[in-house]
Amino acid sequence: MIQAVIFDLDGVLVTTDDSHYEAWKQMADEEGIYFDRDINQRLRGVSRMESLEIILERAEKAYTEEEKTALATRKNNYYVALIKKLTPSALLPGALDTVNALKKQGIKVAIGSSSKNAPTILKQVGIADLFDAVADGNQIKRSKPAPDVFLLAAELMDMPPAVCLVVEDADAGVESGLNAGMTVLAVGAAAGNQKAHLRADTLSDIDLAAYIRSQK
Ligand code: B16
Ligand code: MG
Repeated sequence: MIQAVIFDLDGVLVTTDDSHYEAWKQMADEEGIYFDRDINQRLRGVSRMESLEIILERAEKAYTEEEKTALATRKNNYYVALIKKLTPSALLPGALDTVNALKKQGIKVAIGSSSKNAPTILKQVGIADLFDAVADGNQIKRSKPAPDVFLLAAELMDMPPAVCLVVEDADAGVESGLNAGMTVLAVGAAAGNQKAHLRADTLSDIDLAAYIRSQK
């Protein structure tokens, strides 16, 4: 029986994936590193430094650890400038309705995001106070597909993993939810992931609250 839902943030509740692309693209162009939207797909749900390693696969020179930190910081500065402009219009279809419907029927709700910018994003789009718990990239060492961020979210809600359902848009995140022993709903870019228990194009294409009621 599902008693709690843990939402990934980028690509599930908000449309920040494009801002990630633009910020990485600006940094990569400045460095003369080839980067496109296909490579960007591989960065979904993956931490900042791991994302950089994927981008550097196409670099023509080797970077020192210090230089890598500087590149990641530069990208993050571009990204933060973009997300500071976010408004509630960045919420994805069905996101707010789903969270509110779940809360109304007594289901706990949490965030489980790899992003260290999650608190800023939640504030910008006006949903920071909606959640019972927020677990993000600031609090974990191992990012998705490790189960850590979702296990932390469950712990913060005082819920065993078996009663939690994860909503994810990244294959790495689907893997993470499964590794945590949770039920997984794959949406957006991961909607075709056959390992997930449930699939939907967007949160407005599935009545998650009704699904959970039907499982009782
Ligand atoms: P930051 P999620 C993830 O967020 C993004 O999908 C991924 O593209 C990004 O690299 C990662 O956060 C780290 O973000 O640089 O802001 O710490 O999908 O897990 O909510
Ligand atoms: Mg995501």
